[in-house]
Amino acid sequence: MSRSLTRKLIESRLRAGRAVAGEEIGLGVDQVLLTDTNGTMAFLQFEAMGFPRVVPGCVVAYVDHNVSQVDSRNSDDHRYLQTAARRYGAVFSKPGNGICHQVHLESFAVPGRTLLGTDSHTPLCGAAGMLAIGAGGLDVAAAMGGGPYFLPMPEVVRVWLTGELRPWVTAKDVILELLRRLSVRGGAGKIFEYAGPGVATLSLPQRMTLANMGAELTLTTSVFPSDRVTRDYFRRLHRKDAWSAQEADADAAYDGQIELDLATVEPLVALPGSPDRVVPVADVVDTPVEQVMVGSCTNGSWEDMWAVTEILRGRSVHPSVSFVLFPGSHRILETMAREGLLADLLASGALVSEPSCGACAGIGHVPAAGTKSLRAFNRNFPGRSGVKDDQVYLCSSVTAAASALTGRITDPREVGATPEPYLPGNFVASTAGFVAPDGTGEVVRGPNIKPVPLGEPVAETLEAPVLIKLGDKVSTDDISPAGAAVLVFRSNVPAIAEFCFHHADPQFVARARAAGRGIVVAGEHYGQGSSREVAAIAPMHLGVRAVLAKSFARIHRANLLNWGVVPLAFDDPAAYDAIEPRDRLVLRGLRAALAAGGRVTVGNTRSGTGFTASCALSPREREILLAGGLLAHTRARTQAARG
Ligand code: MIC
Ligand code: SF4
Repeated sequence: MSRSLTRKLIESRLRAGRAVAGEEIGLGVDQVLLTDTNGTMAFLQFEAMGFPRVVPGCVVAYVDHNVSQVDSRNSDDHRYLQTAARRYGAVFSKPGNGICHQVHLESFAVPGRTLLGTDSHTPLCGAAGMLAIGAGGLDVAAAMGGGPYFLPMPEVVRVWLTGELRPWVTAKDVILELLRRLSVRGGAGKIFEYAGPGVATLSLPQRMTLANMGAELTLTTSVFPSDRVTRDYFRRLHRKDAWSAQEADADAAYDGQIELDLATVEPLVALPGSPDRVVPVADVVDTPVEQVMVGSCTNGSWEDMWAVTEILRGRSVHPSVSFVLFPGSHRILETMAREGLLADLLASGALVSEPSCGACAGIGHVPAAGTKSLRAFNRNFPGRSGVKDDQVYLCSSVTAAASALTGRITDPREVGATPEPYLPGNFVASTAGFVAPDGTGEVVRGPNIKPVPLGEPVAETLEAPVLIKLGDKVSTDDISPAGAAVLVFRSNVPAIAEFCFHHADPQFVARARAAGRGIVVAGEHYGQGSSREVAAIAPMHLGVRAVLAKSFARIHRANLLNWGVVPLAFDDPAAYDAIEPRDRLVLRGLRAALAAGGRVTVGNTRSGTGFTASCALSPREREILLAGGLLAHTRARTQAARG
């Protein structure tokens, strides 16, 4: 049978299940990437599971989020990560070496292989013909121990690209166009495989932008063929030997198709609040902006930095604008220095930051209250920039640069001739930012490293209050906010739990503590956005035992299961309307119902009415959930084996 590239990649690593859409599959993992925000916890979990050494051939631990180490607790985490990496067999990427996704593509990506990462934007490496997926820490810890990664087999949708981008239109506008058409839920349960004559016209960094920001569509991942364009980039990276051709069969079958003529795309902007509130730049032109930024794992490429420099050269950033650039990697920054970009950028008044996530995760450059920020980043969920009621617009790097000059959102087509792309002959740079493991040394646990918590087995009956009733599209940023003050506690669950639902309801934590047990109620697409596992662990720590929602985002649902919190979907979404905050719900026979198939009857003690909700589980998920999550399950099995 003729196969899509995605199916070839999946079938080549299939360790459990059948590759039939919707059925659970287990995939062999060739490579793992860890970040400083989630990797510390993943390594603690890896240790708690008792693994002696990482099994996949390539495991890399990156310090890329909390790079400025504004607090010694960040440095505590980093020291733990570095010493654990050394001992257990992972490469360590130092602070300043770059954002994990960009660096991983440059230094470790191998077309045809699988990659699992503790970060939702891990799909970036799909740009180079890899199957790259983001997951929660426990799933990654299990994969580091040699286990497969389990997920529902996605539908494979072909994105058929024709035409060519017009001047001043970028890959960022293409992904914003897809978000405009499909919304942040449009990719749930799907993999996008890019194909068609338009693909060959896209550079590798443009493909990276598309694959990366597919996370905002909630895609499981995105896959590009590995072709001549990929080979040329690998040659410039001096990694020609790692390259191989990867492509779909000519008459491969797909579960669906989307068509897009690249020539019809225009510069777009996402309005504050959500990456899918997309409008043509013309709709927001002249909106005053006080802050403009280019970077993140979506727009930190050489190509972005080059285009911005071309626009700024010989001109000045507007006096009322703070303009910050975050190169995606040390390699890009070093190349910018060699190729003379830095002098021009600095002369124009731009601030060139160290290669890091930085402001994208709310770390530094927090906008002033009431001001507008225009960002060539990927997410603008409310409050993510670090200030309540923020107004963050998303755009391409060229729209950002054009606007930095005027102090208003500006259509880049007004700037003049489009910057000619230029690629340096090579991207060879220092490798001093990497530390290879040698299997020795002591793992250092500073005072900020707290023990990994354990979930509780699901109770026979759950009777608990509704602690909070939320609307649609609640992101993990809403559940456990980004920002330096919070991220510092990623290895300290009791401390980070204090920030749970901080922006939505500052009383949530006190209420949860007083209740002892609780239920969260939400609308569609609960837990969208990041892979941050703490958005499941912190509520669990505060007593949340079930989440009732109209639907769940994939990674967050898996995280809830991994921590013994029951993700229940309303059978009739109308039942959501009948629940009031503080209602007391009774899930009688919950455990037995989950064991029997997953349909649970929920009674409301205030109204005296009832409704049903379901938790569709694979046999593996059922065992894990009932045991109280993956760690509790592993522990119970180990104890049983010891007798
Ligand atoms: C994000 O962009 O939201 C993050 C910060 O990179 C997260 C990871 C985290 O919360 O640690 C993600 O995308 O998964
Ligand atoms: Fe870092 Fe932002 Fe990318 Fe998350 S989205 S990995 S915070 S750059």
